[in-house]
Amino acid sequence: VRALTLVTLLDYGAGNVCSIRNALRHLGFSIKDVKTPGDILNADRLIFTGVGAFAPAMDENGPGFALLPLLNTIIIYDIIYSNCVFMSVKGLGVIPGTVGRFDSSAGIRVPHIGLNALQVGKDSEILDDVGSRPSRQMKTRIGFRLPATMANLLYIFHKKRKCACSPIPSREERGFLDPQSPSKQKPMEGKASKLAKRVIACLDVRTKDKGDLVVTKGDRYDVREQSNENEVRNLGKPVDLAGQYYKEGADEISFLNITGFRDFPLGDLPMIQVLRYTSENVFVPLTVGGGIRDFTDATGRYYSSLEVAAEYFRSGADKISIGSDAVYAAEEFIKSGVKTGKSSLEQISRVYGNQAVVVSIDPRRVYVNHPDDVPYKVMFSPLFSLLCHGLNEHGPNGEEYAWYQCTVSGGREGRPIGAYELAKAVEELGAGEILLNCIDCDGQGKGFDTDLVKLISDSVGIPVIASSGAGTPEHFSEVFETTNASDALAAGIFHRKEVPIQSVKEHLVEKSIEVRIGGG
Ligand code: 1PR
Repeated sequence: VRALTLVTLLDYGAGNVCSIRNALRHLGFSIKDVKTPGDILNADRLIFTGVGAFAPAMDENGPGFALLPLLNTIIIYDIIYSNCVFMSVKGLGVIPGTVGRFDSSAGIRVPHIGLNALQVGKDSEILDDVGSRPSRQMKTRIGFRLPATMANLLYIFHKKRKCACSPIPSREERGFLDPQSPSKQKPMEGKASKLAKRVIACLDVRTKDKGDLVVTKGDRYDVREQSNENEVRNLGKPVDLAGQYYKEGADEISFLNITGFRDFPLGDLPMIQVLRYTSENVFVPLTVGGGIRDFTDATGRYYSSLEVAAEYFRSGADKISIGSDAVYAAEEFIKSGVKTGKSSLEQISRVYGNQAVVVSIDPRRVYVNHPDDVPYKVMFSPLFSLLCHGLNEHGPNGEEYAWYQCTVSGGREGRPIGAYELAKAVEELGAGEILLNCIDCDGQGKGFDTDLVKLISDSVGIPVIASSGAGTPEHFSEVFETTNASDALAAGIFHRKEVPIQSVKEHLVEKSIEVRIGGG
């Protein structure tokens, strides 16, 4: 018989409440939503989510403002489950001290959302409930240093069994939720670790010609079969495949609505449904992209990009990914030198935190005769690695130089900006991560474009996801060993069942590259 089956949940309008709700249901708990302060006072266990950007959430017009007095009630009665809501700006002002961001000199790329083995000191009891080492992996948001007072407070709360320390509950936090939980193993001490490299499964989703939503896969972004019917390639159902990849050990699932640039996502409700159903059973970070921009529909109703993003977050996304609109924003920023604060990228990262905003880049290699031919970062072709994965060392007319041109609308239109320039600009505008595709390598199975990945991952401090071209487990170790990529993403090899995610992870472990082991 469970000692505790009811958990009280405070939804103050920010943070990923959908994830919490789904995880609690998955663990078999009932949820009582806070409606009055009394609900808080009477709670045995109260949960409220962390939020990456505290200031906008608590702004007078923000979602949490009206609930501020409730949050103070929580502090007074010290029934607390959260470790993010205090971070940044003034916060609730209850705990003295400042919270600082790790800088890149700390040797890690932040923000980082992912499952990592946690380090605990010999005498630390903070993770006592968490159990054995393989399960001591939590979905954590790393990027902030806690002030000592805050860390102490968490510890004191924990000693009183009032606090657990992960922003997103998973089965590891059962100890907090259910004190009778049998999981009372003392955690083992691990060796010092860096942030784990992550393996991401990507699902390019679009409507088939006959109307249903399918996972498709391009060959250099061409998703149509080379048959008479020229149909969109159909590699499976998005919710099923996402669930399967979660079980097989994917560290993150990315959904890209590849026709989002022309179909407005809030009109394309199946994508929202996909996200909702997926997030019920998948507990690694979910990213969704495609069509995130301001939009006016056929009836003249205007939707801001923030509304689109909000709908995705409400439906279970941990991060949103912006493609075309980030290119326009970066072009504008480079031209004017001014951050207007109005682009989708700036607005969403300001409100939800930059850990929630990925910029997806779709570059294509363009050859030139001379480095001065274009005002972009140009690379000398013969220096492209010998493992250049089937790309010609020289251009079709013997050109010895090349640059990586950014595209919009799923590769259909080349823009006057290079991947290098774009990456630096979007980092300044608030991107928390870069999803670096490569049109030339997409679907070729000959390996990532390590020259491109190195160029970009060396030029920014935020995490870079290497994407496009994976064909074997060796391609993953190669990109991690030769570049500063934090993550590697693949699609085709997983969809066609050519290489299981587990084989990729096993290979990385053999190569002493730290990854999370185990699946959902
Ligand atoms: O511009 O904000 O609407 O976003 C559109 C999003 O859709 C962008 O992230 C863009 O990358 C993506 N997209 C648009 N068209 C395509 C296409 O394939 N025709 N897919 C597309 C991008 C690339 C990766 C792919 C990797 C790995 N697909 O997602 O999964 O290349 O593939 P592989 O391992 O099989 O080589 P917006």
